[in-house]
Amino acid sequence: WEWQYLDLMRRIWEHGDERVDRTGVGTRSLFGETIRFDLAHGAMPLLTTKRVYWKTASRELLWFLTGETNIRPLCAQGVEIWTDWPLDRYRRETGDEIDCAAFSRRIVEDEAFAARWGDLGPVYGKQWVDWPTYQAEGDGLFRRGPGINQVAQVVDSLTRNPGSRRHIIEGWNVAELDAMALPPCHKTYQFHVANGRLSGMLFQRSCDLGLGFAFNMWSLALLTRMLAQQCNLEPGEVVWTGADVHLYLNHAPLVEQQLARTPEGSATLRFTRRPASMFDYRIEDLEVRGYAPQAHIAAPVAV
Ligand code: THF
Repeated sequence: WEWQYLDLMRRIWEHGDERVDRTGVGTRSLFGETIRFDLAHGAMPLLTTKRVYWKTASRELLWFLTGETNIRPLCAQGVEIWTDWPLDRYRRETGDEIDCAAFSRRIVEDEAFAARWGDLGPVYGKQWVDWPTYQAEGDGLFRRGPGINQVAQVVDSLTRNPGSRRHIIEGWNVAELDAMALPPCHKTYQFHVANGRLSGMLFQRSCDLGLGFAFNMWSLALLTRMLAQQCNLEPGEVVWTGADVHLYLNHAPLVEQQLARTPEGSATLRFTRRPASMFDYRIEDLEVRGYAPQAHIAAPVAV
């Protein structure tokens, strides 16, 4: 499967449309791409042509499932993949040139500081497990209703009505986009049951192929595996679709190094227990075997 990724990387680098993007870094981009992976026998889509920090990606997914939108629990676990956005805002609004490590430490140690500066707004976690609702009052005013837990609803629908075409988790809450530090990239997940196997599909509106993709693909597969375990289904396929799929121009060294490598080996995932619900998984429940990747390739993240 990894050749699908490397081929896409090469095609974008050679034929992608070049533009100055929102971040100012510049990208080359292709529109509308698909990558498929079969989850049978515990297999997981982990790139082998560079080390992917699957525990970091898993901690991010588990954090989404708690409904949390503050980076504090991530920073407390040494996960800094979301720190750049709050840090950027803090620097702009205060003029304080604090570095990432010091900012992260302050987020962990100072609860009030974290509350003031660490929140990303109503991003994935909020929309996934507590999508806001509104109830009309008699006088024409609206009151907040109970939030919708889309993840719990999908477990329910997969269990009661596996043949449904509505097993969807949506992050793109149009009314709340302005309040988010970043509108969702991996915005729509849909699940499908056939012959007792659960497949998962992701529609990603915007994909940083050099950096984010490896995380997004892992998380899609992990979420699908967790749902399968909870719903007593076998894992099926994962189908990743990207709309604007791009390479940042400052990822040239990564692209060059990674395209010179050849995929080798494959990884599997086993759960060490069956947690009581989708919201009870811990990092210790994940056991990855057979992962012997080539060296990590560092690349800067565009904010
Ligand atoms: N913005 C951009 N420009 N790229 C992204 O991939 C991205 N995301 C999330 C939101 N905005 C994005 C944030 N997720 C890394 C991984 C995932 C991220 C952000 C950054 C990253 O830097 N990964 C490094 C090492 C990580 C580490 O040291 O732990 C890597 O090499 O994988 C995509 O959803």
